Amino acid sequence: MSKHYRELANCIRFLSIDAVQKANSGHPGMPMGMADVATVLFKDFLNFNPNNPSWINRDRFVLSAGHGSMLLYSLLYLSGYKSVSLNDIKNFRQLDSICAGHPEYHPNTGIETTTGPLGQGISNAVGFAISEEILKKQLGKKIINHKTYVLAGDGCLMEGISHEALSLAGHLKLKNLILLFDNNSISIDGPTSLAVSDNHEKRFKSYGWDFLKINGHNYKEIFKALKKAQKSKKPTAISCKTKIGYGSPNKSGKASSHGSPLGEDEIKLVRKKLSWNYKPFEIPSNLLTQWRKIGEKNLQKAKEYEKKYKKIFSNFKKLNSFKNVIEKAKDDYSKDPKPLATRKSSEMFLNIISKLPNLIGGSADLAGSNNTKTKDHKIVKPGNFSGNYIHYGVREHAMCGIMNGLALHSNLIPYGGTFLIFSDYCKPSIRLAAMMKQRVIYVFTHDSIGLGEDGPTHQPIEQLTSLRSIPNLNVFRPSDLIETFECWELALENENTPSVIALTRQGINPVRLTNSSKNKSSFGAYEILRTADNINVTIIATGSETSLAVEVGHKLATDGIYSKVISMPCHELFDQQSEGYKNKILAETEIVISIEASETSYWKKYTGQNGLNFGLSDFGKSAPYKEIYKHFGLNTESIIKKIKEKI
Ligand SMILES: Cc1ncc(C[n+]2csc(CCOP(=O)(O)OP(=O)(O)O)c2C)c(N)n1
Ligand SMILES: [Mg+2]
Repeated sequence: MSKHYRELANCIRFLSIDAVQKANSGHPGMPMGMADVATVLFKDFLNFNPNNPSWINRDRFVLSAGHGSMLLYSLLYLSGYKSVSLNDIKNFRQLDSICAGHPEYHPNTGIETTTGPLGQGISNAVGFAISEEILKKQLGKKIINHKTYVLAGDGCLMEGISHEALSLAGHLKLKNLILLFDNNSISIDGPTSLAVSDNHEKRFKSYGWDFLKINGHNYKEIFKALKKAQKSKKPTAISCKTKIGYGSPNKSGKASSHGSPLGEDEIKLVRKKLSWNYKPFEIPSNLLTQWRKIGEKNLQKAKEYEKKYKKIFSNFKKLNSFKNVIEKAKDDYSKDPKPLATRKSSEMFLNIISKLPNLIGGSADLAGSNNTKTKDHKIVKPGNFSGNYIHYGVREHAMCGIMNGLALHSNLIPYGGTFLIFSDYCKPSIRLAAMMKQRVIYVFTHDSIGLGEDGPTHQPIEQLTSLRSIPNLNVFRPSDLIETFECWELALENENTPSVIALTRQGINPVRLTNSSKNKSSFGAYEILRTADNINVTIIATGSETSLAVEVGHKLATDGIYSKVISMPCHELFDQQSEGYKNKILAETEIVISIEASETSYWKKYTGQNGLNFGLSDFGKSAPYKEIYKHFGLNTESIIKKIKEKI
């Protein structure tokens, strides 16, 4: 048995060694070390179908230790995925090769998620496992019933996000989640003993996981452990003691095999040691045939499945079916508009759509503050996944990584809440959602100094600027109920773009006093007030500052200074409008002014050097919010005074 497996595993080893050598960059150590475990997994356990990588009931394989990307590419090529050819492997790390430095998610390729930032893959895998449980409950276990495997190294487990994600996975009893720990005790700087002395077994067990220890080069042990994990009632970690760079006479077991080519001379020695008498990139046909057979093992099962269950999602209600209720709520509000916090408006929207079956809500222990949980929500509980709301606990980073997994798995739409200030704890996962073009919705409340007394530690200043600088992320900051509803609709409709919805804690005055069936927020910015046909000032504002801008506009008019006020709930959507539209908004007056209770640098592109930017360039203050606004000159009198000085 062993020889056979060893030869299959050596195919992975040599493709990885050769690709890294040819690219003159990359990480050979991990694929060499984990080739044996991966071979048993793919051969004997993983249910997958290279002919249809999107088979919904496939087992998911997540390479959290993304630097070992050649392991994944080798597996995909060997088992027959069309997405990765031998030529792609020869072009490892070259422009436009699917075999990028770190795995980059592409739909329908076998690359299930983008990894590389260590620990992220673990949280994605937890998201996959939660999706599996939720959909199994919704659709039945004949349709969904699969495992999620995640391969994580020492580095992934050192990262804080691993603690958050593993802890929640244990709590929820995600029994179909299996973590393969590449326990080689080496990372970049050398032995892990330089920096860590965790007792992994105690750590996992305290989370509520099963923990198995094996020699990661012993096929029987690997097989037995994977077999055992299939039946566990808890998530299972399999600690695979491996040698990084296995097979390299001079570099195995050493950090030197982690992240650089082994070198021609050493590669010759590895070939000799592992009796691999083939040229670079050559896979002998008998071994390729065997690998391809592994790729075909689920063919029949997957085919039958496709036939029977093709339309499994067709009866999921679409957002359209909620449109009338959404319009009615906006109409009702516009008949009698009252000051309201936008977080409250968001809750009202969620009240309407909480029954959308693929919408999965949650918050990082701030449900009552983020207004993310409605009366109709049912909680996802340990071992019971009939709910549609996840209490993520105080785990912002994992929440966002898990939401990426929920979005990637199939058709769930995750949204999760925290305070805007703590978007910094979410940032690495938000960035990946944007890169992977996933519809993940972040409900970030308490979006400015307007939160008041909690003070500068809780008052976001630079967060909007930083979020706006992420490509393919829509940052919405609605000004009242109607805009909040519109922004939510846009967030749900944008299938390939994640959205931040920044919402106020404090009540704010409405600015849209009549409802329109046209979604004005979809333009990113639009005129909300004009005090004369001929104007000399353009004032742009977002969120809680739009009603302030309207007040400024009216007061200026009484002094003979005429203006228009632009509500700009989304910079990114505005930037996508035609030049004509953008000029209509921005180029009418010489003086363009922005008002937003936030750091102002992102506004300069609209206001130019000649404009005025009302905002903050320092941390906030702890006080009742109206006093803070006054303190920072964000009130009608101060703003008017400065505008007059300018004109
Ligand atoms: C968040 C993050 N920090 C740092 C890195 C850089 N980095 C890549 S691999 C690595 C060491 C990983 O060690 P381990 O997981 O043990 O991998 P092995 O050396 O065993 O392959 C580091 C620090 C990264 N990719 N992501
Ligand atoms: Mg390691």
